[in-house]
Amino acid sequence: MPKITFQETKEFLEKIDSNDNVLIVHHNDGDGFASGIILYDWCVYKGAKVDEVAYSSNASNIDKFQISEYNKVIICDINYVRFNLIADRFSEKQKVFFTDHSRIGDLPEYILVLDETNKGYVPTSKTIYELIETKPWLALSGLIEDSGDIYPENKEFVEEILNKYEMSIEEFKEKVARKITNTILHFKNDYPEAFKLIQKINSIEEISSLEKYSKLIEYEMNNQMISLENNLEIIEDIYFYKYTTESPYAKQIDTKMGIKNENIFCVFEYPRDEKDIVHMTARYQYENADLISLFEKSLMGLEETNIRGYPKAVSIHIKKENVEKFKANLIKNFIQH
Ligand SMILES: [Mn+2]
Repeated sequence: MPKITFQETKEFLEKIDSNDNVLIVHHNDGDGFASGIILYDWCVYKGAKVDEVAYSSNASNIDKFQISEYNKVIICDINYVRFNLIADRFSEKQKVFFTDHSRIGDLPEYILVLDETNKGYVPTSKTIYELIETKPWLALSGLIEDSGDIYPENKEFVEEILNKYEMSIEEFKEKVARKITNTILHFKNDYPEAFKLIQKINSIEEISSLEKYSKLIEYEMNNQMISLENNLEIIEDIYFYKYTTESPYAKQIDTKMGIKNENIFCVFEYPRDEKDIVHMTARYQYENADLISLFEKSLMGLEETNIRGYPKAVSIHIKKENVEKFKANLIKNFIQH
């Protein structure tokens, strides 16, 4: 897989023209939609024919497309492991471009890869914005969806865009980013509709057209937060929350609860799956929080676990029979730290 530079990516995009039929495959979250829309606008501007599809791990959306009809394919904000699950649908007869902000491992030989991970934690929508420079409000919303605003490498970018709109980060999250995320969540069974609605927005003022979808999601999330509060157990200053049912908004709810419980260590337990694997996440807004080492220490000696995340937000998978032992370790290690 040839790695290409930022400048070569610019040239690749510049060469798109009216002879091209482009398919954009983007992640199904806020960062992916933002990246996909900015690229889509670019292809339209260059006179190309363009289609888009949201993808996470279910290939059924992709399989609705006659992929060989596209001479160019752009894949953005999709983890390379997930992309490899669908890679056989593409071929070296096409020009296939790939970029993502998590570590990029092996991909098929013919794919052109832009890997900017050496710049730090840079969500894809920021990279795409720097290539194309349109819809800054959308790029910032995408970056916020992936919590890019808490990393110093994005500080300048965040401030520049906030200054443009004369908004604080809180105000921007409330009035812009959240509405975009909620609209995507609302149309989780009809992503093309979400894409169309967000794509046609051309200014920050027009975001209010998403309010009606956003409100419905806010309402549902609030109800789920109330039911979480009813399943709260506090042990040694740690808040343990338990989801009783699967929630499509769990990621957003965890973040909201983390913000609401400022400086409280919050741990969330999700319903177990059919293999009795339990998914747990945690949020801790405390400025010196180091959840990765706290969790690593607490998982020591427990088999078949994996941990992903950042200092203030982690996610783990653990076998059901290890949950109680893990929680005891966590409490002990948290008190000591
Ligand atoms: Mn992303």
